[in-house]
Amino acid sequence: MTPAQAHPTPGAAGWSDGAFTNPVLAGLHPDPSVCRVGDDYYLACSSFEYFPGVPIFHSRDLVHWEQIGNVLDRPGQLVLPATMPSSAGIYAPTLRHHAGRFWLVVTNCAEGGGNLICTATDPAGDWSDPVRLPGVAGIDPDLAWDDDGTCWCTYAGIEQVRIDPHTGRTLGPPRRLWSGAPGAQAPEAPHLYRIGGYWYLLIAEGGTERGHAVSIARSTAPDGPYEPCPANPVLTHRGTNRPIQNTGHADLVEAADGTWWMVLLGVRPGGGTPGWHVLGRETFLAPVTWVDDWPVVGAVEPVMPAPSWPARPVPPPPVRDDFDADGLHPRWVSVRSRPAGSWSLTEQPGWLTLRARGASLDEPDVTFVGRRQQHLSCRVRTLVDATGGRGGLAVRLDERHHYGIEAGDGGVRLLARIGSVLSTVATRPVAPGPVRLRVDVVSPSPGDWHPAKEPDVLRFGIEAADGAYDVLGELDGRYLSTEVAGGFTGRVVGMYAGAGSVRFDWFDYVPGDAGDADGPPPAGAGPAR
Ligand code: 6LW
Repeated sequence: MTPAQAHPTPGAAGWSDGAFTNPVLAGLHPDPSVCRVGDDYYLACSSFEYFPGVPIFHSRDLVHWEQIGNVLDRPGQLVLPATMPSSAGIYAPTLRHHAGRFWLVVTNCAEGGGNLICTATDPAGDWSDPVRLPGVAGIDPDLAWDDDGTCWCTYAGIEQVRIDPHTGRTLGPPRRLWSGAPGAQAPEAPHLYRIGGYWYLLIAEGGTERGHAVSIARSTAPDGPYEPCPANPVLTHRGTNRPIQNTGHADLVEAADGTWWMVLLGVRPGGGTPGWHVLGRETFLAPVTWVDDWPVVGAVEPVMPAPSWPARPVPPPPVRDDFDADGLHPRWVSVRSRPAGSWSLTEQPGWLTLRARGASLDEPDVTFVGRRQQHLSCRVRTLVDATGGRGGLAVRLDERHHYGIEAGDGGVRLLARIGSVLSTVATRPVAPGPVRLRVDVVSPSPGDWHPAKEPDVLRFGIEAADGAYDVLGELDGRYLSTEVAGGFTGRVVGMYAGAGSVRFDWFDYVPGDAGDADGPPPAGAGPAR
């Protein structure tokens, strides 16, 4: 049996029969940066307008990742003002372990932000307050240390400056190191490594869309001069019909057994032409070999040969949150901020209470608690009591692209915002009290293709206690894709309050659905109450 036959379920991260499935971190997890300490790997990603910022993951096999926290999880560490557009905010961290500490350097693209460094001894947190780098004038910062303790900060351009990472001061003027291939746009995402006798400068170029690529250069000194690899780009999927596109923005890691691996971002476009990706840019894994002291990376596929060490799976994320814990799991994110007073797990114990600020999902300060959509198909439900206001279940791309089914004022409404058009798709009167709202995201079967075919459909409705599903409307998923909305993010699905206070008893997210490659939801995954 070939690996492809053994793994007919791309998207469901896993590992068996000598192969693993990509992506290893599905959904909105771009710009991955990875480091290893002993047998443990840690990985961080961009988070844009979402709070808390910079999700951080742990793995013992590079394939199975568990979120252990967020680097920027205190309001004092991260200010994302309401004036900040979606897809601004937190971009492209670099995560390194040096001198007994974890170091994370990242750009906050919000006004008044800039580049910052946080440190921690335990990557699960607490992370320090940020140290600002006012002299580093570019996105995508990287940190690398020389043997004599010199710290090099290299950033998009590609430029480099020596810094004191403890104070954030620059030590000398910035210098241009390399611009990638002549004429290629956006040399960015640099990472600098000392490997054997060389310093290697890994970059992304060509833009983060279909032209995205990874290139590399080397030098005997960290500040150059750099010699480009004759085989550049060492990775690109541009112009191919591979299922994974936009491959780029990579980081390298040496495993404990001496093998080398690359984490990178990519997308999985669906539907007809031009192909719409709806989950954002995701994190993929690929093996790296070395030939003549240059790295060689093959194509990045949904199914890849597994590492030679044993799989170390992590507990699958729970399907359901009953809001019985003292706090919210780190996977829950809010839009720009989550101020005290806008949410509570104690006001009605066992329920998440959300109190409205912005009046709707169109507002930058909407009270929203959601999680990344991580599967091409999934079923999401929540039990909402909107007696004290108005709110419900939303699938969000940004303020101008979202679908929501909301309860309140004696009814349930399905609302669709696509650009400047807001439409009430359907309404139903409902009896006062809790109501179960549901959305099924359904991706078409592979044979069901035509040039303008949508990437998926979203079916919103009300679920009765016996499971009967009253569908209010079925909406085309392309309008909640990056190709339509623009920007750097992907879908987030969650709960929101548009008026007053709205309570949520539970929320469940079941990967897959009838007809989906991810398989049907497990039996008994439905709520008992
Ligand atoms: C990030 C840049 C990029 O700063 O997209 O794909 C930007 N690469 O390196 C935002 O994620």
